[in-house]
Amino acid sequence: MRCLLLVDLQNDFLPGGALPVPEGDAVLPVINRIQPQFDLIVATQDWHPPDHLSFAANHPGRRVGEVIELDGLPQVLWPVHCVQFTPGAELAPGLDTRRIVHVVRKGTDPRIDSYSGFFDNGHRRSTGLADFLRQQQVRELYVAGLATDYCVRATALDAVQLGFPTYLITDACRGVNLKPGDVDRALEEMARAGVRLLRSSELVGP
Ligand code: VGL
Ligand code: ZN
Repeated sequence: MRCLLLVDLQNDFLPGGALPVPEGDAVLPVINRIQPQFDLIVATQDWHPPDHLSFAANHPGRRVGEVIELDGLPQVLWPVHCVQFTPGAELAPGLDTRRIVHVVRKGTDPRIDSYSGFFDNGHRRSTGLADFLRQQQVRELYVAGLATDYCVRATALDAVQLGFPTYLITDACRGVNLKPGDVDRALEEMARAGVRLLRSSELVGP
């Protein structure tokens, strides 16, 4: 099975959302176009309770973008985003969801963030995604979505580490670039770890 894993294509990460990724909406037509090339399509959904400790608002006196220590891990403080059962947490209306067979909800524990679709940021708990993919006999995993320098990066790094031959479709991803160069550094890091980078035109033609 060749699987397309769609990371956090949610309203809050699109322009106009609570944590907008620049040009985040540009990935939607690309992703819709490549979907027919895959046997299996799975998605992740950032799914925070309102008291999630990645939200700057839950740390009086702290600001968005600051880094704190949370349970022994560095944690970037974000605007309130992707709160469970709110419109911002819904998958983007421009995404063709008809072939998504499984959605992994992550970031539900208020005390720890979960950028990766596989594990929380401390690698303490699994989401069950790896077991699901193995059950489905996934042999190749293609990753796309938002944001390149956070959830896409963490998901792709875990995927190679778990032994899935992993591909990143670069034009089907966009990043935050909180610091200039973050996206490029994330791409280099993924490539160094064994993630193969490709463009969507290599899957479907230009
Ligand atoms: C993400 C920051 C906070 C992401 C999620 O989807 O990359 N980034 N929560
Ligand atoms: Zn989040």
